[in-house]
Amino acid sequence: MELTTEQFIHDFELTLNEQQQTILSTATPSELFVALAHTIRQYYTPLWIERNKKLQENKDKIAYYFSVEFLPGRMLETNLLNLGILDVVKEGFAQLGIDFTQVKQAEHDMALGNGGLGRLAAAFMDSLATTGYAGFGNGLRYKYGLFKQRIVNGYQVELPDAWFGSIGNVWETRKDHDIVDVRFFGNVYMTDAGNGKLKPVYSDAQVLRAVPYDVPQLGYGNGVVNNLRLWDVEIPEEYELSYPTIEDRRRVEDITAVLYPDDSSDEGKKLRLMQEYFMTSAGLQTIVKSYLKLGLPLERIYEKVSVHINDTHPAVAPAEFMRILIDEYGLEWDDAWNATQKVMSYTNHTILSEALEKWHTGLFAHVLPRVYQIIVEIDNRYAAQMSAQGVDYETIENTRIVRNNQVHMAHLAIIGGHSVNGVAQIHTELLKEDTLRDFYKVSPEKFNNKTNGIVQRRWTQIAAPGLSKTIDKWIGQGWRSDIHELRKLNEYVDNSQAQADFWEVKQLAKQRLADYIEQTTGVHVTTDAIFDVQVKRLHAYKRQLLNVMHIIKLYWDIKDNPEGEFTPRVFIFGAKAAPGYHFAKSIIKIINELANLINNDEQIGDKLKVVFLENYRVSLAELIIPAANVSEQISLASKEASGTSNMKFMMTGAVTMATLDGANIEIKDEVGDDNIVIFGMTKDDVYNHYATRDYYSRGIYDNDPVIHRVVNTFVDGTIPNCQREGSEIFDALITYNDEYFLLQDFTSYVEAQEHLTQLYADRARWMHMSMTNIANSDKFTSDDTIRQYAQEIWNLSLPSHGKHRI
Ligand code: CJB
Repeated sequence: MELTTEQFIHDFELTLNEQQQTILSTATPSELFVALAHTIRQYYTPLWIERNKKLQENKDKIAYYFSVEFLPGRMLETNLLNLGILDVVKEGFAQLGIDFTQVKQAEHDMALGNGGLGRLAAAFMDSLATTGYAGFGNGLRYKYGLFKQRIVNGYQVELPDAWFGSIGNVWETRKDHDIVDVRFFGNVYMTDAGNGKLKPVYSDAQVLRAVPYDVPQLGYGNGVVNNLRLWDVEIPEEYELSYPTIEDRRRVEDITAVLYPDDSSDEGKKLRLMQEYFMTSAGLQTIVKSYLKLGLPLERIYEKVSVHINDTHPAVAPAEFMRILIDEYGLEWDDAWNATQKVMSYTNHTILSEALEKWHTGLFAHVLPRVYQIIVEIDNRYAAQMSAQGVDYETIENTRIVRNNQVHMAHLAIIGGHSVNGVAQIHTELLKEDTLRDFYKVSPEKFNNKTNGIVQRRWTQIAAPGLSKTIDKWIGQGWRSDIHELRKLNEYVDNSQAQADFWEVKQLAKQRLADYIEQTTGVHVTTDAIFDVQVKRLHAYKRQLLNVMHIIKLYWDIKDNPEGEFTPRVFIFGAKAAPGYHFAKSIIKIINELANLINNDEQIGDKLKVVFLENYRVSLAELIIPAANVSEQISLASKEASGTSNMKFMMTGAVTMATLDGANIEIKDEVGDDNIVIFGMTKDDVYNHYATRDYYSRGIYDNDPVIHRVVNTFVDGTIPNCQREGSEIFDALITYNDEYFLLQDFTSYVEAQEHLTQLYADRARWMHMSMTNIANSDKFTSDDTIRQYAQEIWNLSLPSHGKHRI
């Protein structure tokens, strides 16, 4: 939008005075932030209203992205950038003598997600608006987001993340006109509807009110505003008498109280099921209502509506959609089923079986009796149809929805939809070959790959403004709106002046991070060192422990030869562990104690530092990622579906230390073998070991003196204060045969690290690598990923109104 600095200053001061009833000289950063947010709201609100009006008038098809997680982080800067007024606002604040950074930091991260899956959902919201597609989000308005992590005596402590704080969510708007009711529990039986059909009668059901709060999603430079709808729960007035005590009310409020902090295991909790159904039912009910306003036949709803199931959490959607179409609007089963399958599509985000949700049939039928009946009917018809098609008994049994007293949510999502996708090539191959192979056998046409992406604007223009200016200097500003122009940088990867510029800007980012490290941990680190970073959820398969083993090896190398040549390294970790994930928490403790040991050893000095930054979150990632020289992507091959931080590091000039897993493989394809460092087993090696059962970690431990010494370090008292954690790690590696093959990959990892150190020592070579990574990162823009979803899965066309960047 066109906005002058004068106009902005005028609007801002007026809002501050009138809405915040305060003046510049006394306003706190938080008050200034709220006033700024409200000023921006005035700018985009007309665009938002216009967008909705046009979509309705033109009857454009809309895709709805259903996800229990959305992890946008802070929204202020993104909103300003996307509206095209970031520079104007910064200039206006400079004139007013306000520190923009302080104001931006007053915004609490919107952390309604655990990690990659939630961040991807938020990225897709940005990219849908930016590409112009009508794609809306549907999720839950948790009062508490992902827990706040504190490190106390080296241990993780979880605190509630009261992200609403005193100012609430400044971006949201409550939408009373779309309130709907959602039913749980009770009994249901079928009775004659009088028209030759049956209708369900409910008794003793609990009826709860779903209240939508809409959060605008602004497109970059195109005036498009899409919607992220988050549902909150309330007790309907007419049922208030049923909840006489505060405790009673609280039990209801729990449904939208807290995000489950477990990102890859089946929380066997009734509340979790209620959360999932609550947002799915509320979302689908309003979608059907708004479709009907178009005056089109319900059985053809798929022409105007797509519903995407993000992981299994909203996978009840096909059954709930059937319930709405049949019970509430009287559609025949076959018409409803045809519509449902065409509307629904599903993304799988992991092959870890514990993340493929399953519910005990008893629990499911108790919480959602009518939906359960429908699921059983879907399942029976599916089995009959497969059998009629000659599919063998075993395949049918393996793919059924209800089996062994469990409702398999992934199966419902696959059977009830037309598309199943994985999130990187290798992951999709694994789904076809292994995890979902029986489904691939019966419905190969449903399977497709959509490699993940990232919002390049956040990771360059917002998180790395210095880098962005350097890119501008060399290739102009075109890349800011067309990321593919980044490729022009390939021409300069060996230009010594360009190399010097990119080196310099990385050093500045490292200094920013070094300052933060010193402030928050008291540890002084030098930017002369290689900044080696692993930030992601703490999980055994991601192998933070392999990184730790390498650090221990370096520690002993220096202790053995204190005067030897050594390229200094700072190892930086950021990771939250699920509160119930004991082993992951032990690894956090070990990292912190090892850090204490190393950072306080004068003989080690600046050669080696280890830093664990607490409370890793999107806003901290924005500080850390642009400062990295090395991106650690070292999961056991086959286990990381895609990864997305790998893409962010690449785009900001880190060199990836990687196994051939997830999207690392596609990064390698983009940059070439010389600009990435690969080590370790391949997925086929891993599967061979599974097949032959020939892996024996104790054998490696007994025969390799380096590994022997490193592993012993966990239990010989070298690292103080972690006897228990040390023996747990020893047991996992040796007694329980090292499930994630750390010992097997260790030597190759160490060699790769040594190779990397040599590469770093040759600055021209290193900068060639670093810049080649930036120059070829355009493949991983989520704008392109979402275009593929829109065109290949949802069958969307671009709405005819507005100017779209395509
Ligand atoms: N993922 O964040 C989660 N949570 C889960 O429960 C399952 C998977 C991650 O999703 C990302 C987005 O697709 C992937 O990049 C990542 O590999 C996967 O672990």
